[in-house]
Parts: sequence; C-alpha cells; structure tokens
Amino acid sequence: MSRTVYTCFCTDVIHEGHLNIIRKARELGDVTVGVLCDREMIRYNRFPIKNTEERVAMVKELPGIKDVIVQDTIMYGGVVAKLHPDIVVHGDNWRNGPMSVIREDLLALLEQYGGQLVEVPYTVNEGVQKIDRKTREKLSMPELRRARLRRLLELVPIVKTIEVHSGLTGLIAEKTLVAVDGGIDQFDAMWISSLCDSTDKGKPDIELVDMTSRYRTINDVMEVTTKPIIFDGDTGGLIEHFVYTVRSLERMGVSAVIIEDKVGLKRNSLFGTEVEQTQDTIEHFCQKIAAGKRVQLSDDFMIIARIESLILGKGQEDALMRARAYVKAGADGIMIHSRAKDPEEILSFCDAFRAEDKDTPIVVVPTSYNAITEKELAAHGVNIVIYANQLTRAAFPAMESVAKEILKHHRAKEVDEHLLPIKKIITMIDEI
Ligand code: SPV
Ligand code: MG
Repeated sequence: MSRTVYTCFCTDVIHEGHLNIIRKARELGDVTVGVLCDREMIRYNRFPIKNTEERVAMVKELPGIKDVIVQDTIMYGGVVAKLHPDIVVHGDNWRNGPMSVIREDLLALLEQYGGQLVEVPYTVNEGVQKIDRKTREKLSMPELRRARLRRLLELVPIVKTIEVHSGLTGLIAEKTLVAVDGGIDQFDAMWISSLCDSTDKGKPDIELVDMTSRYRTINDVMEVTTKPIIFDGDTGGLIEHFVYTVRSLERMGVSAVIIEDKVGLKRNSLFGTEVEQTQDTIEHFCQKIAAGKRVQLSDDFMIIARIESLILGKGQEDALMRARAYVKAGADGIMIHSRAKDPEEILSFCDAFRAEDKDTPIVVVPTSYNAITEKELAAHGVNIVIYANQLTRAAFPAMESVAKEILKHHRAKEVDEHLLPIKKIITMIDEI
C-alpha cells in the first residue's frame, strides 16, 4: 500500500522551492498538501496576499496531488492526529531560530507512531529571492497596506500594535518573531505615536512637530516595512486642516488615524489633570469626525475617535455618551484612554460600551495599567491593543548609560559587551 505523505504550504506564490518539495513528496507516496489558514499565516509568516480559499485553489493546480486541506494551526498536532501521515516533508530552513519549535513538536508527534520527517534542502536562488522581494513590495503598496487593518480586525482576536518612530524601530516591528505558547507570534501593526515621534526629535508632545515632519516619519517607516500603520493624529487640529490630513494619510497608505477630543494646547494624556487640558465639545468633535469621513476616498481608511473623559476625571457616563455620539458621527472605532494603574475603569467602560454596541472596534493603550494581558482585554471586547511608547523608553536608558560609561572610562571598551556587535550592525539591514 502506498504511504501517506503530508506537506504544509504557507505561501501566496508557488516557486521552484515548493516544486522541489512536491517532487520529493510524490516520490515518497500519496501526497496531501496543507494550506496554512490566513490567521496563522499572519502570526507565522506575513500577511497573505491571497486568502485561504485562493491559496487552496492555487495548490490544487499542482500535478500529482491526492488531496488539499486547510491546516488551521501552525503546530502540526491537529493534522497529524487526523491524517497520521507516514511521512511529513518540509524544507530544512526551520532547524534554527523560532521556527525550530514547530519542528521539534512535529518530531515528538511522529515519534509516537513511527512517522518520519524528510527534509528537503531549502532552495535559495536568485529566482526565489526575487519572488520573495516582489511579494514584500506588493504588501507595502499603499492600497494593499491601507486595507489590511480592517482585514486584521476580522481575522485575529486582538490586533497587537507596537510604537515605531523611525526606519529602525519599523524593522523591529516588522521582523521580531518569537516562539511562544507552543506557537510563533509577531506584531500585527504599527503605531506612530505623537509622544515618541516628538521625543525622538527632542521636542515636547504638544503638536509642535508639524505634519510635514510627521509624514516624513511615516515615509521612513513605510520604506522598510509592510505592516499596517495607525497614526496618532493628536487633536486633528482645525477641522479645515484635518480634512487635508485625512487625504494625505489615506494616499500614503496609512490605515487609520486616531484623533483625541481635546482643544487648545494639547498636553500628553499621561499628565492627566496635573496640567491644564480642555476637552472638546461633543458637537464640535462630531463635526471634525464627520468632515474627515466626508473627504476620505477609499472605504478602508479608518477614523478612530479617542475619548479623554477618564483621563480628565469626567467619568464613565461622560465617556459613554461621547462614544455613542462619535460613532453616530461616523467614527470607525473608538479609543478609550486611562492613566490609572488599575485596569478597572477601562474594563468597566468596555463592558458597558459592548453591551450596547457589538461591532465598533475598541482601541486601548495599556501604558499605566500594564499588568493586563491581551487575552483579558479581548475578553472585554477590545480589538486593538497599542504598546505606545515602550521601544522609545527602552532605548533612552540604554543610550544614556553607555554615554555615561564612556565618559567615566575615557574609552569605549567597557561598554562593548552591551552593544550590538559591529558585524551585526553592518549586516542586519538588507540591501535591495
Ligand atoms: C502617544 O503615544 O503619543 C499617545 C498615547 O497619544 S499617550 O502617550 O498615552 O497619550
Ligand atoms: Mg499622542
């Protein structure tokens, strides 16, 4: 009897490398190909350009395959339990790094019943690299990138978003991958924070860094990344100016702007009531949202209304009243902010809002109430979590400490062990 052979594809494009794997698999027996579902593609690899159904259809075209199935987790447990393949075929590129957890897990599963793993040398040649580069380029195009936040909201339990303010931090958001909880994980989206964009320029977070400069930051990030961007639009400024901001962001391929319901000299929300801050009227802020929605050209750009009631000590009822009004004015989502250490007021708001509105996405920024997990937030109806300033706050003490040590020792030898090796810094950024 012919042996059953299984291999899983996580790709939008079939290239020489995949054909090699299929050829090998066919030599070994009857081949079933798994297509990794969209949700898991996002965690494991990158956002699929083709959806699961389209990728299934693409794989079905391959000659000599017995069956095509959808693999719905990156770990092989479910598939192995169902198919009991005699042989699993995979490229040998997963022996090191975070991917190795998948391999180890599979080997343990196969060992239980005498299954076998056959690894095919991974194909790296100019043709394959070109296809990979082209796919990345495509993902970074404005139309495609912009639409992807709405897709993420449909696909993942909570959109994990990290602050970026430069090409380098963009690369961290784009490429950081970890093996965790028996799987692989990475960030879904990027936040261009006004606080960190300003801090990086040595300026206070008071809408002093002008839009041209902020667009420049967006461009720096976009040049080296593919993930969707949520832009911190501060107060949005004058309504007459905000409409232009919406058009520019949309054209650049930004997915969403978040504007906060404050007027006058904007101070960072984490000051709370320690400094003077004025909340906008509901009527005026609704006009701003509506004006933005009126001018946007695509359906996928999102305007998210940020409610400052809890920050300014005005309580949940005020926040809820505003949330209702802002959604009615056209807001595509709401962000509720708090500077309390305890998440109680945020969770209470989310529960109350969700009781009356099941769909409008909720965004939170757990900077002060940082003990809460993504899972707990999702259980209270939160759709987007933003880690709004951690990369900037991590870099500053590291840089300051190194500067002090050099001054103390009149040389740089003592700090070297804390630094990225020279070999790494000169090679970590790929040339095109
Ligand atoms: C930012 O990151 O700039 C924000 C979030 O607006 S906060 O700093 O908490 O106000
Ligand atoms: Mg801000």
